[in-house]
Amino acid sequence: MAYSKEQLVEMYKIMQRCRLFDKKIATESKKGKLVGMFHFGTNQEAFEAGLMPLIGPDDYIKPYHRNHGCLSLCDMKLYVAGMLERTTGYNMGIGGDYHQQDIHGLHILPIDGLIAEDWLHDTGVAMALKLQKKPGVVFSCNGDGGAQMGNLYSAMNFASLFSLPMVFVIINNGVAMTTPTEKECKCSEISGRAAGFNVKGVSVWGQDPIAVREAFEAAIDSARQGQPALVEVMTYRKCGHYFGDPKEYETAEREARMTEKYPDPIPRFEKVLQEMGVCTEEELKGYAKEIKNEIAEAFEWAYQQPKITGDMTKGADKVFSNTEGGKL
Ligand SMILES: Cc1ncc(C[n+]2csc(CCOP(=O)(O)OP(=O)(O)O)c2C)c(N)n1
Ligand SMILES: [Mg+2]
Repeated sequence: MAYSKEQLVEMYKIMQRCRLFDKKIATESKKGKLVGMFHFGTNQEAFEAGLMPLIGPDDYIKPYHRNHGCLSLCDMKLYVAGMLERTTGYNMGIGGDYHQQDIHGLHILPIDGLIAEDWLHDTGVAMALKLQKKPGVVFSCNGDGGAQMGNLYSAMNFASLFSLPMVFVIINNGVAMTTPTEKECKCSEISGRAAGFNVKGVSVWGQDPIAVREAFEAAIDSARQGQPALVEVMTYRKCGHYFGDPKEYETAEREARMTEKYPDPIPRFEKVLQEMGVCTEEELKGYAKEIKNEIAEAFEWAYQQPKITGDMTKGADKVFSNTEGGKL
């Protein structure tokens, strides 16, 4: 499908927003202004650029821990405030970075601290939509490591059996924490397993936002017709598992091979946009600058916001709460 300039620029901006947001976290952490464990998505940004623009107001998404792309659905200031544990941010600041969620407003479902538990929770949301005859598709995202867990297979079976509006998403970035994918399983592409559940599975090269988007468009069409789908985005985690991880477990040979197979999606897309005559180099620089400023402003604002105190985190109603601080 041919995309408009507006759509192509939106995809580019999403990639830059993810990359620059992670860079800002790195800078602030080095200054000692941020504490906590942050998982970056360096080199995986075409995934967010391909998927996020397709998520409509009726849909639900459960991001994963390496997923600042969900930012494109959020108010940047509230997101940063939530991340910095400020009471005016999402989840009243209780969620931190990992557990940003907004179930009722933005339909961003909670990420379970235990990897792969949420394949099942998210399938339950799809079941609820079906029972309530509500429109919308549920996107459940996890990594290749999360895809080795049995919950995915229970979830796919259930979604298929009940014809749920469900898209399973695997971000296969070649590693799970310190374990290369080839030591996790014998399949180079995990999507083939979907066929065993009559789920429509596909693997897509994850460095091209257009290819990723097309794969998700087909998956969404299928899910809306009651045929659950699975999209495996093939990419490479260029960064460490967490910010500060020296990645000593990666060999130079593998790093070089994977980088060649999965090159940086941002300069690649910049070249594509220029060759297509969609944007000039100047325009692209302008978008990046605009985003950098937006991020800097959001951090400045968030630093001024009141910090949560210990007593604010107590109480069962605080475990899952929406932006208004209400109960589920
Ligand atoms: C059940 C469980 N086991 C282990 C962990 C620790 N852990 C957090 S992220 C992660 C790696 C997950 O790898 P993958 O799903 O491939 O995602 P990636 O980090 O590569 O994006 C692990 C093992 C956890 N959170 N939950
Ligand atoms: Mg992984």
